[in-house]
Amino acid sequence: MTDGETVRLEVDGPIATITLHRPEALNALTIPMKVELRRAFGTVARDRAIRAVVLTGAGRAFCAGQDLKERQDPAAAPLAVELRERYHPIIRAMRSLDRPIIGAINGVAAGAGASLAFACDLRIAGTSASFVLAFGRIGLVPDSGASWFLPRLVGPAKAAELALLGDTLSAAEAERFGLVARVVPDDTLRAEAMAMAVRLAALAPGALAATKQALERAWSQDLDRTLEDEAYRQGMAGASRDHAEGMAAFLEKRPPRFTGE
Ligand code: LHQ
Repeated sequence: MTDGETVRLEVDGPIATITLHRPEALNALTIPMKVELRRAFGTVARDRAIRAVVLTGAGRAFCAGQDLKERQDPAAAPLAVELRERYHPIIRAMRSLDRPIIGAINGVAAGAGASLAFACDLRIAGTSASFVLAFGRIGLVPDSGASWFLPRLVGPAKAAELALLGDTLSAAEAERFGLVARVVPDDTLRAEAMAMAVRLAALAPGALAATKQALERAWSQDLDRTLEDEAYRQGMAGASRDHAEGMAAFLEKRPPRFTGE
């Protein structure tokens, strides 16, 4: 376990749990917290034994976005600089991580906190979770990838409604729009997220990494290019030991043991 002041990283076998840890401020993001979060994803990226990641918040919120009190400092960096230097590296680290990230959304995810939730590969929500694009309420615009992720996740019409009006999306609505895989009672959220991580950790790591990449790339490509990419990736996956193991396990009617080779 790496105990940052504001971000905790626990590794349990093949599963890493990253917890945003400023519950007194609903895990609003300060500069040290963004530095620690980026570092936590870097640590995970280097540890090849980790096969799945859970991202969650301590206390009653997932993340209330940028710490607005910190922005009162007259010496605070301009917003565009803050985004380029501190937020974008986190979002890029999440999207380029070659292991799946499950967002265990335990309460409100607001502003850049919602963007963090959107940047996960899968989301499970506790009953008390909600999503709010709070940017407009303070005269700002969606950032940290929100305007890229949200239309892809819920469709353009709902994304426009949420982004322009800033309405709060409840956990139940989020499930209806497919933003979260499912909603579970708050007190079982961690266990449910861990169970999903355990399932992912048992799958072939190379195939999972390629699938994550394929799903993302396909959004900005035409069908022909995507068909070609699929053929390439399948060629690579088909040549792996894990594919041979998967086939053998199927034929021998036993669970596979994937090693990542
Ligand atoms: C907070 C915060 C917070 C500090 C709750 N900051 N303390 C912006 C600028 C720069 C660069 C890049 O990107 C961005 C993007 C953004 O993220 S903009 C959006 C920033 N976030 C917001 O505007 C959300 C602000 N918070 C809220 O609207 C409410 O707190 C929500 C709806 C999240 C929760 O409401 P409640 O459940 O009623 O809780 P609360 O408001 O009572 O908050 C509890 C405490 O947390 C309270 O502390 P206090 O000491 O006063 O009791 C809040 O001040 C603190 N807190 N969010 N973002």
